[in-house]
Amino acid sequence: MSFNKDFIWGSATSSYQIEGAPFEDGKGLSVWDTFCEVPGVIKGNHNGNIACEHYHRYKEDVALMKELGLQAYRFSITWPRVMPDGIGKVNEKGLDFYDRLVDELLEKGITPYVTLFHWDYPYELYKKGGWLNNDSPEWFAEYTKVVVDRLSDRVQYWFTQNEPQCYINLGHCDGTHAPGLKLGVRDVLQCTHNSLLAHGKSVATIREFSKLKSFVGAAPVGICYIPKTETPADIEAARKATFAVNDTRIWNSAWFMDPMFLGEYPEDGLKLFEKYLPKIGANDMKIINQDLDFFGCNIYSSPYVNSGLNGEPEFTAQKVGADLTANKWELTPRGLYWGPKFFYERYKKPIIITENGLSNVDWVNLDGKVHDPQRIDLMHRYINEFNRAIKDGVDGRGYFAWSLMDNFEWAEGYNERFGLIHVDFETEKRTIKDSGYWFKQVIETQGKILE
Ligand code: GCO
Repeated sequence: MSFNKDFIWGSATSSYQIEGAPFEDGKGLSVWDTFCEVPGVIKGNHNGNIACEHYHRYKEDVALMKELGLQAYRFSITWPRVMPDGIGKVNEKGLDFYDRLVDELLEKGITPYVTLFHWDYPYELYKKGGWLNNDSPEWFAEYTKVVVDRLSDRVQYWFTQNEPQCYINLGHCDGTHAPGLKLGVRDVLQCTHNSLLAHGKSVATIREFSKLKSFVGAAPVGICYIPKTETPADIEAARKATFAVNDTRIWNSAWFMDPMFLGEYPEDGLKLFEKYLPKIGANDMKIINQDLDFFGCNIYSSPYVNSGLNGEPEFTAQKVGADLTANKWELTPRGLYWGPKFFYERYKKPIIITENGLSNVDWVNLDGKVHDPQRIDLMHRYINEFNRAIKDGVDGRGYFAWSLMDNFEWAEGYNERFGLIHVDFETEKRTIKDSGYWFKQVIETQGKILE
């Protein structure tokens, strides 16, 4: 196993999915607080009002991270907890929570990796147009400065946004995530452009005001395609499929990643969206394309392609009886080889796996333990593939398991358990699953037990 001593092992969560306390200590509403009130949009009409009560139980949770031997913890900050209206007034009590959390992590020897935005957008700013408002990049930069001023004397690792493809498309195009909009292509592209500008301004703000040397990345969702066979033709077809922009729902990775990492929108997308493009200011692409230290890959299940007519990607139908996780995502470990490889070769930035894991049918057994061999097997297979990519020259820097603990899985509510730690949502009792103890051994041996 070639994970060197600097390779970082951690686990990840996001604020809305675990914190609870949506109305406490001066916090403002987020679009997820209001979206969950709409009957029928979330399975079981669940919401994040309680979640894992992490806002009150963070000390217990950091102690569990320590027990798991985590070297790092990736978490997000609730923007409206820090700035109830999104801009202007700062809620010191909200900031104090993250202050305490960072201190608790550092005291336990766990490095904080902070995601500034993981979908819980301030409702007050949504009422002003949200990402559609061309002031939204400035709003995000103002929020970034408030957080950096308070935490950057201890926090050095930052992600600006988590999966812009998700919150733009699911929240503004499909309408299945907050704020539940179904905008036309022109408006979705405007939201995307403003979100990318916000990313760039946020990076610049971190670089300018951080009290310590900062390491900044983005965590776009890396939908990568896997070659059905590892022949040159299938590999080229998979690379092509991974970076093609051919979907007016703009799910395609390159439409978000190329501006961030290359400073330009991809040609095929500019053609596809020709009639709908937002006004792109002379300086916009330069603002978006700030220098970044790493590329965060959230990778779970990846589709297969093979080389079809004239080498064009042909989507390979899922095999009958494919190995599926509890939420029916296919087990595709080679995605953690090809995704990092394709993204590293295109963007030439060190790769951190910022999310990987599975939803599994977990419960506390009669022996009081949670036996989850499927999670151990899946993580083992995926980590092996990431290791293979590193051996083949990818500069792999870290792996964050999604998730630290079972939590609110967006439109699925609490029906999907992704955690290394089981949460009883009636009693909030935490139980470390077998996979958590296994992951501890992986960390302690820097992956050696996987050989
Ligand atoms: C995402 C989000 C996480 C999800 C996880 C499981 O990638 O969609 O970052 O918040 O909970 O990926 O779906």
